[in-house]
Amino acid sequence: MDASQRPARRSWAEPWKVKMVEPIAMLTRDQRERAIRTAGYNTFLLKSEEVYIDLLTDSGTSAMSDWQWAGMMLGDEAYAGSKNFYNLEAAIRKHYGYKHIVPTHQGRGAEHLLSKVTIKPGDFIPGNMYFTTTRVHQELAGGTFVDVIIDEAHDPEIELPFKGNVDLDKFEALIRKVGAEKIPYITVHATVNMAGGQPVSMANVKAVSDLAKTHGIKVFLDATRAVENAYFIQQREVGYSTKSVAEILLEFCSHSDGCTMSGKKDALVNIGGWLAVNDDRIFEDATNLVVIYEGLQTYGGMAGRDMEAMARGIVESVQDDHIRARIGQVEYLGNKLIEWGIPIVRPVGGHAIYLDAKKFCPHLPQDAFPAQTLAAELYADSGVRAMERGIVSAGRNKDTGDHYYPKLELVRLTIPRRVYTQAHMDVVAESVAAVNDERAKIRGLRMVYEPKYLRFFQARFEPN
Ligand code: PM9
Repeated sequence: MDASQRPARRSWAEPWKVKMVEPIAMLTRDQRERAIRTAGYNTFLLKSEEVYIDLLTDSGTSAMSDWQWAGMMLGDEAYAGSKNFYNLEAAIRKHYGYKHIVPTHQGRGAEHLLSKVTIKPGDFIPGNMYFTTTRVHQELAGGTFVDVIIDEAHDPEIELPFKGNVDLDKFEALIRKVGAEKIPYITVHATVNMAGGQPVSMANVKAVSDLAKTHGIKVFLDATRAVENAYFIQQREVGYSTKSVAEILLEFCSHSDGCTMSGKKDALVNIGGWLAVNDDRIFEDATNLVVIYEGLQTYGGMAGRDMEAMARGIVESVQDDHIRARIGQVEYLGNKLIEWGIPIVRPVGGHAIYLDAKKFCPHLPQDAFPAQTLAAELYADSGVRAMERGIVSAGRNKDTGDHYYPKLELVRLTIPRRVYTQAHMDVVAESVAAVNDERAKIRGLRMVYEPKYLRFFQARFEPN
């Protein structure tokens, strides 16, 4: 083959090599069918040993580096004032730029504190699409979530570079309708998990911040995947192609008053989170509450070694070569499925591929739980574990008790960081294609057990 026949583009590979492996094995088809039946057709209820390739979530499932593991040995497990907390605080201040840090056991701990400290009964909290744990804490504090994401985010097929953007008109209309005094803050998720991992542009977060400021409303980021968001800005937004992901992240956060963070995603650790705020009063109130719900203000439910691993994970997470390979792997899987005509949310987002279950199974009504069914079928086909992100995740309206019927009925194939190879992605793609070939036979499910909160974690189903 001469040079002219080779692809012009040079390949890239992950900026790491494997030092330790964890064996995995595939059960037989019979065993998998039994396992998913026993799990009530809910992939959350499978045992991990029953799973071959685990794409349930990218939360707490990353592989840590040797530098992070070395940091684990430097855990200072003092009850108060652990040196690892100060390392974590320094890493967050340097890379996210906020003044005060309150450590928490994971992201929902931070959401709980923020909601309790800032929301009064009767308040409204706008946000660019709901997230399950975020909304439940807002509701438990007496607030009502209002979706102010752009309309296009609810359509799996529309291709926009920043499909996670806040619709400023919707935000302004809410301010006019309920009054700014009833809106303690707006949540900006970056990227937007429930929309398919779609990013928010720098221009948009700045405009949100400007509008919020004129009304005395605070802006809180959900910074769980803000590094991935920063990468998309570098790739897609005019004026950012020569800036590093670290510089972009810092600028992005500068348009907010603080953030909640699940360190289990971008920050490359198995457990941990934090609330960051610039406001001294919110910090004081949250510091007061953290000792009730999480732990002392210098550990918040984390061991010293976990804080050290997260401090180091943050440093690694903002490296351009890391994030390029991380999102590159997601794109690899997405592009393969697009090539094969499989319906997925477009464009491919940051942390996952989302199968469009309404397109996959147009013969199923939404209350036959098409995405839940598809996730169970995928597991039965190959032992690949995915997660429902549709009507089950959306839950019920807290006032009427009816199911929410979200426009997006999705199965999320979530890619853990630094864990699986390109060959695993090929196996996943082939299994999705095999299930797609047989989709006309899929019959749907009925829910036979429904917990009150965050039902997707524990609900049980039976086949129709
Ligand atoms: N996300 C996920 O798999 C964990 C389980 S599903 C609730 O995507 C955002 C954008 C998240 C998130 C968790 C949390 C909560 C907040 N915001 O799981 O409590 O994606 O650390 O974080 C999951 P924790």
